Amino acid sequence: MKRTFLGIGSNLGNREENLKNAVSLIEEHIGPVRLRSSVYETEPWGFRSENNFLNMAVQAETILSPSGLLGRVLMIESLLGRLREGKEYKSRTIDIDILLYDKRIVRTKVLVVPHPVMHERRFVLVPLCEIAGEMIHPVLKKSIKKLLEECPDNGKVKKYK
Ligand code: PH2
Ligand code: MG
Ligand code: MG
Repeated sequence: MKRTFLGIGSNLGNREENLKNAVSLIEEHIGPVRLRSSVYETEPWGFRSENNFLNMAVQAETILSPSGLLGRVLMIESLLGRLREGKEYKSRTIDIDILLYDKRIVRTKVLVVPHPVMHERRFVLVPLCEIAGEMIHPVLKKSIKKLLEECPDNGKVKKYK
């Protein structure tokens, strides 16, 4: 069994319902969810939108390989109505990002783990810190707590639920 941390976000449709459905589908298709953070309301990062996000992080156990895990993540996103088109950031019903996979470093054409810019985003670090504050980022060699303290991002992240 491997431990993976996933970041989940939604800023379209019924955002709370979308997160809830994502967690259920993660349990069904990826593995048992052992930890879940609070839900945070966050400002869109990197693009303009009227719609704030809800973001959260979970820890799941899985027997899937990193690429198997990515396959399931993409499947769950499409089950929840995620449409992918173009390269820029867009509003979305659901986004699930693989933040960490055990202590592994993965770099393939389609997948980079740890998530390459997670340390630059408060909307990722604040929820992740709640459930993985002491985890060491295997590339940056710092705890999540430390990365949050050092994060220059000042996007608003506020506890929602
Ligand atoms: N996801 C993005 C881009 N910007 N901003 C917030 N607040 N939350 C997100 O989940 C998010 C974002 C790309 O995946
Ligand atoms: Mg994302
Ligand atoms: Mg994504």
